[in-house]
Amino acid sequence: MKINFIIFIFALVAMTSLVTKKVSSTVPAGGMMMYEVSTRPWMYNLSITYNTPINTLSDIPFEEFEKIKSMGFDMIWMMGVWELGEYGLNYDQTNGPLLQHYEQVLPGYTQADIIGSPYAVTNYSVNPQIGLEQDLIELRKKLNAIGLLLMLDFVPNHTAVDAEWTTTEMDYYIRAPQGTPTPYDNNTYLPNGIAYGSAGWGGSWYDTAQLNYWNSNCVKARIQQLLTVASFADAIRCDMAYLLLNSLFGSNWENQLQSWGFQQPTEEFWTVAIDMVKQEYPDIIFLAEVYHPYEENLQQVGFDYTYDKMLHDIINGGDMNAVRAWISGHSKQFTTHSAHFISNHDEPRGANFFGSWWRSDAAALITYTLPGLRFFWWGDFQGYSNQLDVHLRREQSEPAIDDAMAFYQTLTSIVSDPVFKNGEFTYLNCTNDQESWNLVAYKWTYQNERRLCVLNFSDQQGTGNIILDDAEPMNGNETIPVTDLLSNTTYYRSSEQMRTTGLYVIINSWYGQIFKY
Ligand SMILES: *[C@@H]1O[C@H](CO)[C@@H](O)[C@H](O)[C@H]1NC(C)=O
Ligand SMILES: *[C@@H]1O[C@H](CO)[C@@H](O)[C@H](O)[C@H]1NC(C)=O
Ligand SMILES: *[C@@H]1O[C@H](CO)[C@@H](O)[C@H](O)[C@H]1NC(C)=O
Ligand SMILES: *[C@@H]1O[C@H](CO)[C@@H](O)[C@H](O)[C@H]1NC(C)=O
Ligand SMILES: *[C@@H]1O[C@H](CO)[C@@H](O)[C@H](O)[C@H]1NC(C)=O
Ligand SMILES: *[C@@H]1O[C@H](CO)[C@@H](O)[C@H](O)[C@H]1NC(C)=O
Ligand SMILES: CC(=O)N[C@H]1CO[C@H](CO)[C@@H](O)[C@@H]1O
Ligand SMILES: CC(=O)N[C@H]1CO[C@H](CO)[C@@H](O)[C@@H]1O
Repeated sequence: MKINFIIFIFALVAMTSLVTKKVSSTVPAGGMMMYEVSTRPWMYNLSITYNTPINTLSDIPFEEFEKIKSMGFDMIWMMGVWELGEYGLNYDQTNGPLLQHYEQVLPGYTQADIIGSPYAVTNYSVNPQIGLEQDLIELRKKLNAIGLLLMLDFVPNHTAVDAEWTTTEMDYYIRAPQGTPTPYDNNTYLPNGIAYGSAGWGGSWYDTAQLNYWNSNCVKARIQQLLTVASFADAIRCDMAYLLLNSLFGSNWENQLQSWGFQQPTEEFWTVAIDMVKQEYPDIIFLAEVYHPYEENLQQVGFDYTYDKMLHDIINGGDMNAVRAWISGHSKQFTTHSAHFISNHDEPRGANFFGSWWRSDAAALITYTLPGLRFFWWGDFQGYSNQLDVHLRREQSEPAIDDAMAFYQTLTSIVSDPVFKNGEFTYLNCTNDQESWNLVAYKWTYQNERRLCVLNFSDQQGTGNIILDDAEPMNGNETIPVTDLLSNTTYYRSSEQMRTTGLYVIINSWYGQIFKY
């Protein structure tokens, strides 16, 4: 009886602390801006730009970070700072299909351009090619001092083949079912029977070894590593995070897990791991790389932000009904915790994916005015179309597009206003006639600031009426200025009409208007 009572109190305390933690999430009510750079290629690029060797994180001219901050960014993701091994590098330098791919994306590449995938991590210690632990600690201090948060990687589903554990802790890995005759099938297993990393589709990743998340000792060790990453970072981006969900993990590795007698854990890895990390680092932000339909699952296990790849695909599909449905059909909670991007290191460049830089910019108008994490990628501002391959230190160079750079300068200045970060988002109907089929509209409000976004992702002009019930007379005058911040044009309109029949808008193809009123 007494014991039961104690357990009851204990459970109550545990539940209360869980609830408190969810509420105290540091994610802003509106949105947040994050800029991703691929660290080693960026440092290589800067050495050329500055014509001076940039060998460590401390050598990066600090004005580069100040520029990013001045565009309104809240966070920088320094992708790929952790230690890598010889095995992965050798693989990336010798694998036939990879070499063919390099020749396509970077004709005339040299051996020195192949720097190896940053996702075959051997240990969560700073890659000696970019400095020492102290360089990373100092960098974070300096970033925080100018108001930039630092995001770093955690690669959950595998380690490098030459990580220490593959020899010392073989049971941390998925292994061939007991009794499997040797030699093992080399498409699935290393010579010692440890499985290569795999998502369960698309074949194995031959530079990685697959961890076993149904082994509680492995889970404990991984949480320790996650705590190590947390000690260096304000935010953690978790690679392919959804593959660890018990249901997916169990079906991908069913035979192996059964053969070695592993049972499905009672809790999800992420619930336990994120909870433990947040106890020690309450303000840390977790971002999950995840694909449909697992976004909501990962928000439920504690991720602050989840990739919104669906928005990316739906916009590109060009069906504005689908775009409106995706934006208006989700809870505010879901959208506010989604990470919206035009491109990133895994994706083709925006100009390539969307077909042209202006289509990409029209997509950016929708993508980056929604609530949640506004996730930008190095090189997109320039309107580039050549992708930076994740194994290489440079991409094929091409001229920057001035109009694209001016566009991003304007867009980032618009969405870095507090109204887009702390404000309230409201989806709006755009009505009228057949010609508003191509428009999507919503507004942001914060204190006395209001913004109306009306965006057109199509090759035809769109017109429509949008009712704005909060349009007010200014100094007793019913006629008020309505300024489109994208074109910096001011119109004078009747606030009464805006409240009743609506504001009439004409939006050019592949463009939009963001009104301050
Ligand atoms: C790297 O620098 C060169 C010029 O120094 C530039 O042309 C190139 O586009 C840069 N790459 C990126 C991704 O910014
Ligand atoms: C791995 O990283 C940890 C923490 O950074 C460090 O203490 C440890 O020595 C490293 N282990 C190896 C094998 O390099
Ligand atoms: C597996 O073995 C075959 C035959 O020896 C070889 O051709 C192939 O490259 C090996 N595959 C891997 C992934 O090592
Ligand atoms: C928008 O229109 C739909 C369908 O006509 C309606 O159900 C919905 O309530 C409207 N939403 C707003 C915000 O007016
Ligand atoms: C109201 O504002 C408009 C636009 O600024 C101006 O043209 C008009 O004269 C004003 N009306 C009065 C009564 O002040
Ligand atoms: C917008 O236009 C006004 C004058 O019409 C000008 O004073 C202001 O500097 C312009 N702002 C920008 C960002 O171009
Ligand atoms: C193959 C594998 O290891 N599964 C995933 C783990 O992470 C990589 C990227 O680092 C994903 O691309 C894989 O699909
Ligand atoms: C300002 C802007 O991006 N305008 C674009 C609108 O769409 C046309 C194509 O229909 C582009 O040529 C413009 O650059």
